[in-house]
Amino acid sequence: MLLRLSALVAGTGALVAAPLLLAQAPAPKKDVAKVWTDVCASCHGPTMAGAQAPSMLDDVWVSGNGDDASLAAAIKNGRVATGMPAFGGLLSDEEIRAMVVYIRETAGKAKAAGAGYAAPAANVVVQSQKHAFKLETVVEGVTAPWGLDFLPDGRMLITEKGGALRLADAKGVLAPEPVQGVPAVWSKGQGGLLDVAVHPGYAKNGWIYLSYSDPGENDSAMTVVVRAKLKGNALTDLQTLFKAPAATYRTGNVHFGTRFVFDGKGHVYFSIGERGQQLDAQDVTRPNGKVHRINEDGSIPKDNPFVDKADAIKSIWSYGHRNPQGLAMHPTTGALYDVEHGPRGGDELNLVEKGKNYGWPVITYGMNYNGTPMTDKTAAPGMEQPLTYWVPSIAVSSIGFYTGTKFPGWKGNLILGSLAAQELRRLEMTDAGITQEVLFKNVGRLRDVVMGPDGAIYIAFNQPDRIARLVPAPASGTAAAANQPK
Ligand code: HEC
Ligand SMILES: [Ca+2]
Repeated sequence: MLLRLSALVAGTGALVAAPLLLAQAPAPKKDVAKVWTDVCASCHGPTMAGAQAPSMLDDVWVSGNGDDASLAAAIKNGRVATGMPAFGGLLSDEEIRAMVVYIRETAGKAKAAGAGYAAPAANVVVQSQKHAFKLETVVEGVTAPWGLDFLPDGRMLITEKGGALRLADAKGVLAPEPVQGVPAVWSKGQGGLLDVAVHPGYAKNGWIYLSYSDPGENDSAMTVVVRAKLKGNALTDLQTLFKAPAATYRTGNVHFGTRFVFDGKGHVYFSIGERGQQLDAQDVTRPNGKVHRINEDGSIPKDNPFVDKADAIKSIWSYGHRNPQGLAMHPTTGALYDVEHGPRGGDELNLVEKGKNYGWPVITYGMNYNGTPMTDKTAAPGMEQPLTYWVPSIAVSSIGFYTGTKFPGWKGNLILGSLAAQELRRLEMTDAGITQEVLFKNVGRLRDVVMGPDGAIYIAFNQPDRIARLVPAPASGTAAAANQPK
């Protein structure tokens, strides 16, 4: 819940700081939930379930094909002949856009509440579309685990947000003492010790990569990347690979990102959230709201997109990101994907490409946390569209491509974890589009999702805190879950 509350503060604060948005709409923006109650509920019902006017929850639409533009047009121009008044005089285009988001959000929540997704207790067999599986607890005794990776001998490295790096043996038994030599982290709100990644060539070079919120002056902080080697129970040979200039650090305790991806060609990618400073995401002289790319030793690749731009942060690979906490590279095409938290509504999956602008905060499919509009713009020239987006937000946290052999039907699928919605989803991406299956729901917040060396899917859960893994189970007639594609 910390995420929601602090993001509310950041969202409204940054709106006031954005003169562009203010200039467009000098009148105070309306809370569309209140407009619904005051104006729309009398005909469509207080819960949107319909009264003398139709329901918004049943996926049956009379205007156009029921897409966002058709709904917006119905609200703006009305359908006067059939009893829907025109609201273009009462509501601005931005407010109408927020109303459409609010309708989608309410319908999405109603659908989720009514659906019978599996909430598997430990070791209960779930029959999903393609495989039966069960969820086994592997490591207990961790506190707010954030990142997870494997050493070649099967041991697990686990970051705890509070600042400790923990080691567990291949059976999941946690070493009582945290690993020594981890840098001091700024552990507040969403900040702390973040991701851990074992270099794919660890057996030869011994490098372990860590990211964390680094304390700056006057209670500011920014995401930093280091690498080190593990000797016994301590980190040695610590090297700082990415540290932005002190003047770019930001106060506030939201949106640090981050995940690591190695491309196997000598580069490492990582993401940093916009730190609650929305417009920074569009500014390449700032490190926040970006995906970065460095050489594995921290030097800047010569073919990075902004190396020749004066004042730019040279490690920037792409910009206009809000808070990307999931990053993954396709195992055969090498394409890079991120998932990022939207505001209220508008979580995104993006194909991340060199030098491109992913639009935040100029375009978004979400609205402000208080129900007021961010903007009516969901697209703009020179800005990339997400591959898909989620309204309501599910709070997308981590992604990985399934490459193991334990679940052959899932090979090449994108596995996605979420915090607020507490879901594990499986996405099939084809030329025809993206289909999604909710594999399970409601057994804790999924912070990190990692493909284990044994072909199982490992998940770092918060609340309750633990590491668990998804393993195949013989299909059984019992406890079949009504999992539905979305
Ligand atoms: C006086 C009653 C009334 C009020 C007030 C009203 N609506 Fe409607 N609305 C209707 C009726 C009736 C329809 C169905 C029109 C049709 O069948 O062509 C409708 C249709 C719609 C549609 C199109 C639905 C579809 O199936 O395509 C949307 C969207 C909508 N209303 C939103 C709103 C919003 C938002 C408000 C408040 C700002 C609102 N309505 C207020 C009566 C009302
Ligand atoms: Ca975007």
